[in-house]
Amino acid sequence: MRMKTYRAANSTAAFAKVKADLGSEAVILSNNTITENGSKCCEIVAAIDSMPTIPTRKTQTKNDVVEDAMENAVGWQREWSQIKGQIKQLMKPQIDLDTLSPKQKRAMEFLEREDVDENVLAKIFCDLRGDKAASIINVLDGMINVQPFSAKNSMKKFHAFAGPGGAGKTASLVRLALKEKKDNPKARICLATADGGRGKGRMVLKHYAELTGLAFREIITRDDFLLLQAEAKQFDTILIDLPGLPGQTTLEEWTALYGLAGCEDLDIHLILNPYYSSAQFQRFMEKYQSEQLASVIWTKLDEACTFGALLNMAFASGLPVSALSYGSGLKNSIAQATKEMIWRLLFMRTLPGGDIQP
Ligand SMILES: Nc1nc2c(ncn2[C@@H]2O[C@H](COP(=O)(O)OP(=O)(O)O)[C@@H](O)[C@H]2O)c(=O)[nH]1
Ligand SMILES: [Mg+2]
Repeated sequence: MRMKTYRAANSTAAFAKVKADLGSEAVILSNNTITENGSKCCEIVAAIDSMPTIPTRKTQTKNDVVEDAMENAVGWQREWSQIKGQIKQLMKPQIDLDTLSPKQKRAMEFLEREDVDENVLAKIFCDLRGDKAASIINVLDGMINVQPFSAKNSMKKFHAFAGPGGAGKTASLVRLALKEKKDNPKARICLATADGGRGKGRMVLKHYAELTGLAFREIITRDDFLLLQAEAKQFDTILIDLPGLPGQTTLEEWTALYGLAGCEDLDIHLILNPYYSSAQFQRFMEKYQSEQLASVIWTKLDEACTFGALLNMAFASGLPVSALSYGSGLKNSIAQATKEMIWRLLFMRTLPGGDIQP
């Protein structure tokens, strides 16, 4: 067994070093907060049975690289996309839009233009088939749920905001905290950041916490989260800003590393933009999969031109939508989600604030 020690500004960065160096087989032996040059940082001791074997590449020329990629690297992906293609070919003749009423057919064609996935369209088709009077809205109604974000009405005290870097985690956390404070001035809200490493998000959160008199805490390692749990009684709601997870790190690994995984009083909300590609959505579904995931918060709606992704994600994940963010400013830019807002986005490209997208 080989053991190695890794130090970094926080556990996220230290864990990324472990993964890059030892691979995903590595076992974490210890994960502690230490003080180095007067500031707190994280030290992880990790071990691996044997050295990972990094294949030696003989490829040299550009052509070799392309050949190699076609031949080996994405074998399973190629196989999967072939299977998907075959399923689609089998399904296609079954999806005969002319068997629907003209109104239903128009609605299906509309949804296709709005980037609703083929498998979602197939499900809608199956539900409509045989009932020309069936309304598409009734069918869609059963495919997407909303759970308006409200810390006050939530069963959970801790709410963590996860998602890709730049998706709008910090911005939506701050906006929801300010909204909560406005609606309920007596609420004891704590803003916590686990996104210390890269600077800006932490400063933004600290700034707004100071400005509005909210408590602020920093989570550098799991010890800090333990501390926060110990003092949780003094808060009604604790909103935690998570970092964009580096490379191979999954949300489940990250929450285990910081001790969030064991916290039953925690909901995680996934922050996404509607204009990611379907390959990215697929990857995010794998990376951010967690039993603690409670909702999706859609941001940057004002920068999107189609909204089929809301339906695709609801269908693929089963997660309700909790909030919709539609502007870069702090005011009037986030709304607790309602079904009506979603239908207006999808069918009229109208943002929750009333603006219409081109
Ligand atoms: N146009 C627009 N910009 C947004 C929205 N939400 C966040 N942003 C901006 O997107 C950028 C990244 O947001 P941030 O919250 O820092 O992302 P994070 O990395 O996920 O924390 C910032 O400049 C935000 O002001 C939104 O709904 N619309
Ligand atoms: Mg951030």
